[in-house]
Formats: sequence, C-alpha cells, structure tokens
Amino acid sequence: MTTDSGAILDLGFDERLSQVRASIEKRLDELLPVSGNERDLVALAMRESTLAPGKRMRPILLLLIADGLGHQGSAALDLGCAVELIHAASLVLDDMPCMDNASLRRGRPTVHLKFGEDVAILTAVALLSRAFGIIAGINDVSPAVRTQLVELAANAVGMQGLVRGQFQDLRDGQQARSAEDIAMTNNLKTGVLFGAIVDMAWLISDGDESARATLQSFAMELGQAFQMYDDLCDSSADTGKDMGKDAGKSTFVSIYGEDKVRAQLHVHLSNAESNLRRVFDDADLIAGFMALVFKKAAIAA
Ligand code: GRG
Repeated sequence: MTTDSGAILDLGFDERLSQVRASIEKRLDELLPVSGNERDLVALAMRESTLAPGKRMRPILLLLIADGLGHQGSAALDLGCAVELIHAASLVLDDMPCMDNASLRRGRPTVHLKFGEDVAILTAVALLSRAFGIIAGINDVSPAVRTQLVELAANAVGMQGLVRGQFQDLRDGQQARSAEDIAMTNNLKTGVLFGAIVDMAWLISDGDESARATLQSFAMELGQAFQMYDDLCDSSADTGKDMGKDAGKSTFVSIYGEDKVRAQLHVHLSNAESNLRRVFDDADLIAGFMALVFKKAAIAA
C-alpha cells in the first residue's frame, strides 16, 4: 500500500492494489479545485472528468515502479496524479466533435455534451495547467530533477508526444497507412506518456542507468500493447466508451485482423514483462496489475 510517506507495505495483491488506488483517488480529489457552486462549470468538469472511474493505469504504474526502485516520499503520488490530469485533459479534447466526436467516456456523457464545448476546452487547459503546477511544486526533489520532470511532461504532451500523435491520427487515420506509420502514431499517442512515467519514477528514485533504458523498453512495449488493446476493444460494449469509433479508420486491426493483432499484443506484453523482470527481483505486483488491465485480451487469447 502507499502510505502517506509513499512506501508500499507488504500486503496481499488485491489489498496492495486497492490501497494504491485509494491513495490516488484521495490525492486527485485534494489536487482538483473545489467546485464552489453549480455555476462553476470548469471546476465541476475538471472534477467530473478526472474523478470518473478510470483505470488509473498511469499513476498506479508510476507509484509501483518508483516504489520498486526504492523511492521514499510523496513525490511519486503527486507526479502520478499530475500525469492522470494530463491524461484526463487529453481524453476531454479527444472526445470533442472536431476530434473523435464521442458521446460516452468512462460510462458517462462526455464533457462537451454535458457542459458545452467552451467548457470542455477550458477544462482541458485548466487540467493541463494544474498538472504542470503540481510537477513544478514537488519539493522533495532537487531543483535539477524538478526541471527534468517538467521537461519530461512537456515533451510527452507536445510535438514529441500526444499532440503530434493525435494530429497524425486525425489527419492520416482515415486513409491507408503502413503498419510502421500506425506503430509510430500509437507510440506518440500512448507510449511516450508511459515512457515519461517510467522516467519520472526513475528520476525520483535511486535506480541505475541500465534500469532506465530497460524501463524505457518496457514502456514502449506496453504502449504498443495498450493501443492494440484499445483498438481491439473498439467493438466491445463494456468499455464505457462509444462502440465502433474506428469504423473506416486504418488500424492494426483493419490491416491484420483481430486474431493477428491479439497475438502481436501478447508478444508486446510478454516483452514488456521480460523488461520489467530484468529490473526488479519481484515484479509480481506490476505484472499482476498489467494482467488485470489486459484481462479481456488474455481471456480471448
Ligand atoms: C494537450 C493533453 C493534450 C492533448 C492533446 C487530444 C490529444 C492531444 C491527444 C489524445 C491522445 C489519445 C486519446 C490517446 C489515446 C490513449 C488511450 C488509449 C486512452 C485510453 O486510456 P485508458 O484506457 O483510459 O487508460 P481510462 O479511462 O481507463 O483512464
């Protein structure tokens, strides 16, 4: 479990994971603005979009990896929450009519449908600003590390990450793309943020240089697996999202079909886990969490 000091205690798998989750939910709640009244729509939308039931994959991974690398303190929790705010901002924007035009997210109406497009844009900007404010305010690391943390987040959001990946997907996704192009776009949309997460965990901990490179490989494999999983789930009814959004889009599934993509997903997952086990003597908690996240793919394999 993650205590106030950040250390994960020696508990059973379910209990440890739910303690980590609970610490993230509590801290997110504290870090988001209090919505003073019902007209304070941006604050309300920031809270609703972020606190809606997501998997919390990014903060959980950051906390578990930092813990495995010997991190002590509260920096991992705040960093994980900052990354979750960045992720939440990206989902609010992704759902907008000019992008994915989605009506359902995490089982709820999307922010622009509930609050309006103006509020959705402002909410995303406010979540992003809050995330950078949190990272810049982390005070139990050196100023040099803090600067690197801010830089990592900035790169993961901008033209080396989410923004470029989203732009490529929007502009090129409706035409035929090579598998390499799809992999590159997927990496920008998903892998780069995972890469930033493991780098952040490494920076605030005591890991050696070789662990950093291996964790980067873990993140890239995980990113590819995750985007394939997301594409495979496009036809599932229980994702909390609109179904069939990828119709007419070039994805690995449209090129190779579901069975091949599922097989490839397992290759990426297995590579990810091997990298993890190279860094940690005991990677069972992280591997177990990944298995939970990819449960549906495992059942279908
Ligand atoms: C300025 C932050 C910012 C972004 C602008 C809109 C955009 C560029 C990027 C969106 C990129 C995007 C939607 C990537 C998809 C990543 C993905 C698979 C999301 C689903 O993540 P889950 O399954 O969701 O972890 P939950 O709801 O569980 O958190």
